[in-house]
Amino acid sequence: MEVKQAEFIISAVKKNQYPKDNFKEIAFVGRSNVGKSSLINTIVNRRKLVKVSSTPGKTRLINFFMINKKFYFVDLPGYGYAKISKSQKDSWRKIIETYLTRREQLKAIILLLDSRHKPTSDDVTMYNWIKYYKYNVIVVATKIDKLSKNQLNKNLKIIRDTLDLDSNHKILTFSSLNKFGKDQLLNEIEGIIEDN
Ligand SMILES: Nc1nc2c(ncn2[C@@H]2O[C@H](COP(=O)(O)OP(=O)(O)OP(=O)(O)O)[C@@H](O)[C@H]2O)c(=O)[nH]1
Ligand SMILES: [Mg+2]
Repeated sequence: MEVKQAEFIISAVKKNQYPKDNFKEIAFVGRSNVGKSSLINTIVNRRKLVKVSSTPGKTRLINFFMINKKFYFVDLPGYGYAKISKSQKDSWRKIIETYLTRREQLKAIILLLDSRHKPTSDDVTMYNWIKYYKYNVIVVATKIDKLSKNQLNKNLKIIRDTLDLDSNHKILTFSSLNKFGKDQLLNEIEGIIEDN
């Protein structure tokens, strides 16, 4: 699949602000700073469709992007950013949970994990939550340009063990810096859109 068109549609917090047409949705989740917005920009061939910043916790809303006039990419606020108040954290959790709970048109969740680090307890909670709701999940290890091949393989094993992934469950690898993994991820997304 190639992304020929990508357009920002709306930022939402509450359910009644989500798009009301019934296009399929693919959501991106992961902890703050893992590279969600950069990944989306990379796979849609746009440098600035989604705001990227060196300040973690930038994305505070649910952002909907229409892709090829056919389906939505949904960029969710990152979790696990330490330097925010408890009430802020609670409000973010609510925003994410409201969206992820029984969202009929949501066909897959792309869970991003930083390839350099062992998944956090928030990552594990998120993965288990996705499985509990029986969503399709694509696990993507980000920022692989920062690791040697050797280190990457070691870390992929740690990720696999920490999430307790099935042995047949792939972990895709990705770099927004050099676009590694872009085609494979788009193919996975296309397969899910077509099958669901
Ligand atoms: N080296 C490298 N840096 C990356 C990569 N992807 C993202 N970054 C950097 O990591 C930082 C965070 O990237 P974002 O894409 O904003 O992360 P995010 O997950 O959207 O963060 P929040 O919106 O806060 O949840 C930025 O400084 C990016 O330039 C990558 O593949 N390689
Ligand atoms: Mg972001």
